Amino acid sequence: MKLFRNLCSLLALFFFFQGGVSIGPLQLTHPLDPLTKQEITLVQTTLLNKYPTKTNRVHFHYVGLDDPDKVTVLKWLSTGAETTRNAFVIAIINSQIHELTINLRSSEVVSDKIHRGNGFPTLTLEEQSEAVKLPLNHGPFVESVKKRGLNLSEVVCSGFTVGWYGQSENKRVLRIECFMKEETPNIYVRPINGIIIVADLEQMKIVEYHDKLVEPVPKAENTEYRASHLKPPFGPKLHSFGSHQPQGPGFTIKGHSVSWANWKFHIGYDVRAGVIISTASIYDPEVHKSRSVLYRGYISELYVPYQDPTEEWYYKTFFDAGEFGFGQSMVSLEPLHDCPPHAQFLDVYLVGRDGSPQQLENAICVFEQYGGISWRHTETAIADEEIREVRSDVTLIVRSVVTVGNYDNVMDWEFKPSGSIKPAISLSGMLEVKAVNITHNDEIKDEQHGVLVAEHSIGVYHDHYYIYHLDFDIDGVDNSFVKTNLKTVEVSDHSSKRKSYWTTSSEIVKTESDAKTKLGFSPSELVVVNPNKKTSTGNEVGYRLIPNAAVHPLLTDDDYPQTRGAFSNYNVWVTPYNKTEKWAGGLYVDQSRGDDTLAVWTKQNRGIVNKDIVVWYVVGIHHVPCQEDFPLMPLLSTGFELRPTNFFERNPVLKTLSPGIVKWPACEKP
Ligand SMILES: *[C@@H]1O[C@H](CO)[C@@H](O)[C@H](O)[C@H]1NC(C)=O
Ligand SMILES: *[C@@H]1O[C@H](CO)[C@@H](O)[C@H](O)[C@H]1NC(C)=O
Ligand SMILES: *[C@@H]1O[C@H](CO)[C@@H](O)[C@H](O)[C@H]1NC(C)=O
Ligand SMILES: [Cu+2]
Repeated sequence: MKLFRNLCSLLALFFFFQGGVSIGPLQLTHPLDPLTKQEITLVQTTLLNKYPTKTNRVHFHYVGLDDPDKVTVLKWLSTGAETTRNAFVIAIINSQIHELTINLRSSEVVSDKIHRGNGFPTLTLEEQSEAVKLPLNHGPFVESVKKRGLNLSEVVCSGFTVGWYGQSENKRVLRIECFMKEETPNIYVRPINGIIIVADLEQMKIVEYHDKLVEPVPKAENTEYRASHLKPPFGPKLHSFGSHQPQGPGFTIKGHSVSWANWKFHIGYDVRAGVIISTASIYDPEVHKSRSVLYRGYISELYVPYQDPTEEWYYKTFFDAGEFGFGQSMVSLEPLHDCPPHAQFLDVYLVGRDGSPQQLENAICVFEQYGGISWRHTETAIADEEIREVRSDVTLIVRSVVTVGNYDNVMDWEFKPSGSIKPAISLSGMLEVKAVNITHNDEIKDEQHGVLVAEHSIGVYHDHYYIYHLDFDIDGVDNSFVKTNLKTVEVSDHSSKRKSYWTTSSEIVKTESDAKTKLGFSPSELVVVNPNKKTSTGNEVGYRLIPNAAVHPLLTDDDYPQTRGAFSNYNVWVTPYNKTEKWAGGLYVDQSRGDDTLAVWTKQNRGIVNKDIVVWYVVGIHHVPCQEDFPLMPLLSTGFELRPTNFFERNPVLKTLSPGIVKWPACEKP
């Protein structure tokens, strides 16, 4: 009996350590590895040698890997031949925007150019936290707070990028809004309304201040979400689950390279993109080798336009990757809750404004989970025989969480032994709430641009458009994009008793213009094929994009935010691979004017047949808030699937056996 008790506690201990464990120093390098702590320091030293801080004001706004050329990465994969190892840096030096390339092997500045076009780089975390403290020492603001009878010590402020609305002025500024933290940590639902504050980020001072209408600050009541501060009764009650892998995890992570089941891929990180999946390939038992699928996949931009055109709100049209840094906004995962007990974690390095590396622990987790049914059949037609075959599935998830202000984005990449990759996005966090002096819908007279989700609280209408950069290399680099339209054929010659049927017509999409696709209007299949590789029956090997419900923007094309976020005009785009075309909203998105977007690049209308091509897919959500989103919304999920289509000769998991049954040590009740 004692033995069993020990076993149980051992097991608990094992979970505890597994939950908190981080992968140690890199054991193996990959040319797409994110910059290491040492490399970031080297970038900092190299740049500050050229521009000593004694005489220069130097702020680092982006530091990341300058992707080595694809040919050299692919050569590395097959032969181990060395690639270049450069860093790309965007720094504001004495108020000028510099783009620098630094050779990490020789510690040399290879190039140093000044950006003179529109738009500004990603904001640093430090300048945001400095700016949001400005109002607290700004006389007129202190007055405004007093006038409202609020306690200044309970005020916190948050920074919001200002967008661009046709003005010719070109200054790095930030709008600031303030909230009450009194009696609740849920600040976003307690805005202090009616105040407009604009801070100049270069001078770090308030340059514009207005106090207009005074609406009451919504109440703190019912806005708390911390379990430790909520009062009983709690519920509904959920029962515990076990999670135990007696054979240990089915995957291995060496450095940033993962191998699991039939998959091999690389997990990268970038302060702007967040997690990057690279060089994903799947083992094909028919040919006894791994075949390439996805060279790189990541979130290129996230566009969130709010739909309240009033003076206080119109500017809220955010680009979370380019303005705030999707990777820079990643947060530590909570072992055992964000990820199951058997997950393994990776840390990442952010880069401070001064260029120093900043470790973010447990930023990415990797774990296996029960994947439901892989395939099944019950054969009922054969008399006297009971045939029932079911295979259960296990899938592998790579997870990170990006928290930009009020919203939490849970970003998953799910891999399946069947060859499918399922990127998924789940939203949680708080609505952005507008304070109004209204407690019931009956009192609403004017358009409120949202839903009254609680007393005095309008959850404002908005959208979320995530655009994925999906650089497919289906069984080789040169691919084509094929649209297969399903169409009705009418039978009018009485050759059939039927009056109609449907069939398909496939079109190899020739150019970027033809590839622009608005989904949801007519049935079609979108497949990336390798026209140079065919199956034994002559089908081109491919992967198809199975989209989620299609979302189309409702803003007019000439509206300023829509010009900047024009990549949301189509659900699918295809471009020829071009190393510089990474950011669908442009390299400089803060106050951009829409002159460097996917919509502009594709005007070149380049050919995309039998070439290295990139698919861009937009996952959109129109968000009409509801009361359940308040005070904090339960996960809202969406996603899509990349699924092999004539890639394998037959069902690739036909011979994959279900995982064995886990026998738990018989635990004694405590
Ligand atoms: C204002 O808030 C501070 C900090 O929470 C608190 O110590 C102080 O008592 C408050 N003052 C008033 C007048 O409520
Ligand atoms: C809010 O509305 C109520 C009733 O309409 C009014 O009495 C009150 O003065 C208003 N409060 C503010 C702060 O405007
Ligand atoms: C790569 O893209 C940029 C931006 O669209 C363009 O200026 C450049 O000509 C492209 N390069 C090639 C080789 O197509
Ligand atoms: Cu939303």
